[in-house]
Amino acid sequence: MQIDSVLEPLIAIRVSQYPNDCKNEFLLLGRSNVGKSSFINTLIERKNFARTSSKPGKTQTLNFYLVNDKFYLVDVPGYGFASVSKDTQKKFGIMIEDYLKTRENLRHVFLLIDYRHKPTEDDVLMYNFLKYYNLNVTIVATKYDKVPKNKRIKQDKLIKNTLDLKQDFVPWSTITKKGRSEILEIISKYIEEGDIE
Ligand SMILES: Nc1nc2c(ncn2[C@@H]2O[C@H](COP(=O)(O)OP(=O)(O)OP(=O)(O)O)[C@@H](O)[C@H]2O)c(=O)[nH]1
Ligand SMILES: [Mg+2]
Repeated sequence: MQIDSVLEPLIAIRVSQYPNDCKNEFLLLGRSNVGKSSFINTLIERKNFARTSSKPGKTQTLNFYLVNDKFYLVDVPGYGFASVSKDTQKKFGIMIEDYLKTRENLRHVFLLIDYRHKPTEDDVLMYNFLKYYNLNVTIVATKYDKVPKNKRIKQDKLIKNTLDLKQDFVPWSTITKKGRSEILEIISKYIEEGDIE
C-alpha cells in the first residue's frame, strides 16, 4: 500500500465528536512515551505531523487521521506514566474505554510496547483486556534501534513470556523504519476483508 494523502486530524474527547463517515479504524494503544504518535509519522512518512515529545503526556485527545480517504489511524493518550496526574490518567482511561466499548468500525489494534524493557503491568492488563473483548491485536515493539543485536534474543523471550504471546510481535523503529512495510500489509489485509462502506 502507498500513502497518498493524510488529513489534519479530527479531534475528539466524547463519542459524539467521533467521525461519522463509517470508515475502517486502526487504533494505537500503549504507554505514554512509547511512540504512538511517532508511529503515525513513520507510517505516513511525514515528520512531526502527529505531534510527539520526549516528555510523556503529549497526546491528550483522541486524534483521527484520515489516510487515503479510506481509513483512520486513531492516536490516543498513553497510559501509565507517574508524571501524569492521577486525575488526568483517569480522564484518559475513560476516553479510551468509551472508544473501545462503542466503536463498531474499529478493525484492528496496534498495541505498542517498548522493546527495551519488560512489558509493564499496565501493558499486560491492556493486552489481556483486548483479548478478552476479542479485538484483533498486533503487538508492536518500538525503539528496536536502541537495543544492541546481542541483547535481542533475550529481549524477544522476555516480551513473549511476559505477555504470554502466542503470535509474533512486530519489531519497530522510527529511525530505520523497520516494521513499516509489515504494518502497511496488516492494514491492507483488514481493509480488504472488512470493508464497511
Ligand atoms: N530511537 C527511537 N525513538 C523513538 C521511537 N519511537 C518513538 N521514539 C521517541 O520517543 C519519544 C516519545 O514519542 P511519542 O511518539 O511522542 O510517544 P507517544 O506514545 O505518542 O506519547 P504520549 O502522547 O505521551 O502518549 C519521542 O522522543 C520519540 O522521538 C523509535 O522507534 N526509536
Ligand atoms: Mg502521542
